[in-house]
Amino acid sequence: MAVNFPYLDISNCNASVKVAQNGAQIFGFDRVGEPPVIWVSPEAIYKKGFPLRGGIPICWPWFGPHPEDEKKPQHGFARIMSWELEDFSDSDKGVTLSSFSLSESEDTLRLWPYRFRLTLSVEVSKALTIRLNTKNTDDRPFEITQALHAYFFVGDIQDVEIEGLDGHYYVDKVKGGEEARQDGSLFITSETDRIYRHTGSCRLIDRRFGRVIVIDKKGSGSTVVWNPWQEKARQMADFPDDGFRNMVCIEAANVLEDRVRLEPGQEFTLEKRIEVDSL
Ligand code: TA6
Repeated sequence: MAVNFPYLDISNCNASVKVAQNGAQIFGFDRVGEPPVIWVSPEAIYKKGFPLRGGIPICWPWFGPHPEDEKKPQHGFARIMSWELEDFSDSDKGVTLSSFSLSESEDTLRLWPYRFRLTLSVEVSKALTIRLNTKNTDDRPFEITQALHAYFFVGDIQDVEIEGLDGHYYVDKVKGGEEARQDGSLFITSETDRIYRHTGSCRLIDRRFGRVIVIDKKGSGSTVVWNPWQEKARQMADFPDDGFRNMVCIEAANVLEDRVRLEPGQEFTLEKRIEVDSL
């Protein structure tokens, strides 16, 4: 890891989690004696002001390219700004709470002309629960799209099944935004980049690791599933050529027509809970 890349290392009897000051990005969730839950690229760039490949980047206040200006950073600016540590508390029952915040600055106002307060709460027990709260501190309403863009570590992508999306409609970005309906479980066998209209949970069944990762969420009407597969992986400088075999992103999001509009003073929380069970 690079020097000058501050992060908080949270550890209790249940698990350990790393949160970078850059982007309040979680880049490790490990449970004692088990393979990592979260994938982090071995070629990730640990540098302030740059997105870190893997972990749980926070995409905010827009998801994907900026709708009007593609020169603005992809997935917004929250993941490349420096956040403040607000609170930290530890219980003897193996639960650790911490929170981080980001508010407007000259840099953010240049990219997005609103005042805001963004808070990420991180709860580490046997499970990892993260809550991203947006408060509109401006005197005008604003709209956001967002995602908790979690990269999960899997034993072998060809042996993975994702349950919970059956019957849900999705926008297929690999097929130019074509709409389709999920039939049964999702198996990843090629490049996948989909936005599901979906509010429920997902179960990531990993037979190699003999475990299931249960992903619950609140405040989210969209679930994004992404795996770049071989060709796209080769095109990314911070992604190993064969890295696609060991990861899949399942993201709690608010995108497309599921945007969040906040009046002055209003707030909204997007929550994601990650739990691991054996098969
Ligand atoms: O969440 C899926 C996605 O929007 C994909 O389209 C893909 O480009 C990915 O995010 C990664 O984006 P990044 O800007 O981190 O390279």
